[in-house]
Amino acid sequence: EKKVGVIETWLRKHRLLFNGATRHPLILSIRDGSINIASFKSWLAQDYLFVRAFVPFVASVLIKAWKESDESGDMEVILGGVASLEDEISWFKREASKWGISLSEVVPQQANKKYCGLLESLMSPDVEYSVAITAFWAIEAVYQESFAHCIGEGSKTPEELKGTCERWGNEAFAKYCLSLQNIAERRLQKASDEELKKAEAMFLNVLEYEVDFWNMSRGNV
Ligand code: HMH
Repeated sequence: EKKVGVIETWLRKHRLLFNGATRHPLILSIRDGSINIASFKSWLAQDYLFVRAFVPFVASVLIKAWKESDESGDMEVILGGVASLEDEISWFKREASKWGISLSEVVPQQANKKYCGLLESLMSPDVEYSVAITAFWAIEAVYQESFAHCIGEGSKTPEELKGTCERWGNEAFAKYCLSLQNIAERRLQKASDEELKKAEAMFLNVLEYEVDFWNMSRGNV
């Protein structure tokens, strides 16, 4: 018989909060085609800044994985994540130019600054690997679940937004998120009760910040 994992338990316990982050009105409006394009453009511009701050965070998780060096292959998965962020940044630049957004003029909004501040605090060597990898998984999983919903059965996502949804909603990205979940789960299995508490609180933190991030673009409706 298989023991229910730590992350699975959290997902059950915090289902409503998780759904709040992955079925946000902005995502639902992409899926049903009612999205205001100004909201989409505002999200795109803000997310470009977020992803730039996400790179050093992921690099810091890579350093933590290396320090743990237990031959479990964590480093390879995280290194792949770093590498694909280069492509992602290029994609943001192409996409922004398609929509007539000048990325050099984008000013980070409050919720974005707050979220980037959380990433920066997680880069500290004092933050345990289990906590940092939990945050990393949760951040990616929210986007995967959100955008996969926009290309699923019965979606009316506008043609010009499908590329964006595919970027995080595709099968390879789903697998990548599962790899991150497996790494996090293995670490959580070995963690102390205190670490587990911190990691669960961080999971909830990420969900809250993701909702605030989506909410930024709703101000544009
Ligand atoms: C706000 N959360 C936010 N932006 C992203 N690009 C991701 C998660 C996924 O990388």
